[in-house]
Amino acid sequence: MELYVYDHCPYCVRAMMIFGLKNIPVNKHVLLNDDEETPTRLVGKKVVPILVKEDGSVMPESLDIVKYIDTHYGEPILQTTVRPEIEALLAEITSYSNYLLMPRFIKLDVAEFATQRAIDYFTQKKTAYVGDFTQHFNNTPTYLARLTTDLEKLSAFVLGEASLNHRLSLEDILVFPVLRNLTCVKGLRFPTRLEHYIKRLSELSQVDLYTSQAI
Ligand SMILES: N[C@@H](CCC(=O)N[C@@H](CS)C(=O)NCC(=O)O)C(=O)O
Repeated sequence: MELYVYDHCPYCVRAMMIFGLKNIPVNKHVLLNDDEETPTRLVGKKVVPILVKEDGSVMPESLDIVKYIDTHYGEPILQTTVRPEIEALLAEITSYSNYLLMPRFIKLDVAEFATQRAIDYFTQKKTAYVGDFTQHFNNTPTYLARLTTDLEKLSAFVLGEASLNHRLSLEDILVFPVLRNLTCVKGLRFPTRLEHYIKRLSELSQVDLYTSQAI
């Protein structure tokens, strides 16, 4: 199978996680961010993740990919319950996390931003959507204060070692990608429980953190 992704894309991380957690081999292709041709040829629009299945058919939509892999390859490992409190906290965090993340993504050593053209493409497209990157970067302390409070709240919901609930569930597929991306923010301190969770799930899902290149 072939999986087309951007490394920084939280939806792509969802898909990468299920392959890593179940140890299912997949050829991962990280597209340049300005490559419109490849995804459009595969699914008719510029979007990732895209899975090309063993029979050659294509599947976009991260949660469809997660569900397909979990139910078609070995015993399912994910419970499907998502606590409404988790959903609400995640919605709150993602309402501003892009202000911290987008200005940093373009500075990371990730394959989708290997060229200046790809960086410029992303910057132009996303600035129109979230506002000026430099201004957001300079507002880091304000966003961090808000995030610290929200992460404390989230940490109180962690019940397992490498799972938010007692067992791996869809909650982890939704929450881990957001937390993993936030490891690129220098100066962010995760509550201890949450930090263990992120590290352990990174190992199990074989998705690297950005901690060593935090900005
Ligand atoms: N609902 C889709 C959303 C996927 C999505 O929004 N992907 C973004 C990357 S994070 C994308 O491809 N955006 C187009 C672009 O960056 O030009 C899913 O869950 O897979």
